[in-house]
Amino acid sequence: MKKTSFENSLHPTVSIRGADVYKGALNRAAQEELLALVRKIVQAAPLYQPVMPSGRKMSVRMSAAGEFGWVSDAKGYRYASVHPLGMPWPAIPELILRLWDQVSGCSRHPECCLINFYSPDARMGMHQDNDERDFTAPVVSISLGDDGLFRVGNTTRGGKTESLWLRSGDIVVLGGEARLAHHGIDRIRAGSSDLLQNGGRLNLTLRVVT
Ligand code: MD3
Ligand code: FE
Repeated sequence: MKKTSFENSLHPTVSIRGADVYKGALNRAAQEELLALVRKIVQAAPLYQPVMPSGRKMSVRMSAAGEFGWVSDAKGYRYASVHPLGMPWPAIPELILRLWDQVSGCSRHPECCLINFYSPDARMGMHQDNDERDFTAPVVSISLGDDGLFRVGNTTRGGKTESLWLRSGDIVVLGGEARLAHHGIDRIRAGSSDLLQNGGRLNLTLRVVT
């Protein structure tokens, strides 16, 4: 395996609503290595377009690795141990578990590596990540490809929000206060990265589920 390293020392460079952002944490080689791992995962467990319980399709396409994937269909959303097409989720690659170990400060390993793919017109509305059992475990987010405008609010709905562009190679650790903050992705800056051949943004979120 190619040697992957953090570009910067492991200190959060920005804090937004209690979430620690490591800007430019991953160098280009590390981003390419992660991208290759994501490609392998989606070859085995293809990206699909989740349907919300409302019947509306999400604009983000998703897959996952790990014991569980977060899925949504007409019956609702939940963690599931198989892909909607029936195949098991691939294992979370070692490299990704190592990154988790370096930033999470958590002794448990993630059970889900959710893969979100945003085409330039995709977005994710404001929501909370609250389908997990243990909110003391953080969520770790890794951004690859085009910039995404991330917005974070409060643990309750409404109120003031703050925005931040997440770029390829950025890592966000949301623990403590931030773990239950409402958040979303407002827009993608098309063409801002040449990591993905055909553009778009990938986000990996690592979660402890049980
Ligand atoms: C919450 N994904 O999959 S990264 C999701 O970029 C999701 O695809 C977004 O929200 C994405 O559920 C956001 C996860 C994240 C990162 C930082 C946060 C959630 C956060 C900071 C504060 C609160
Ligand atoms: Fe989320």
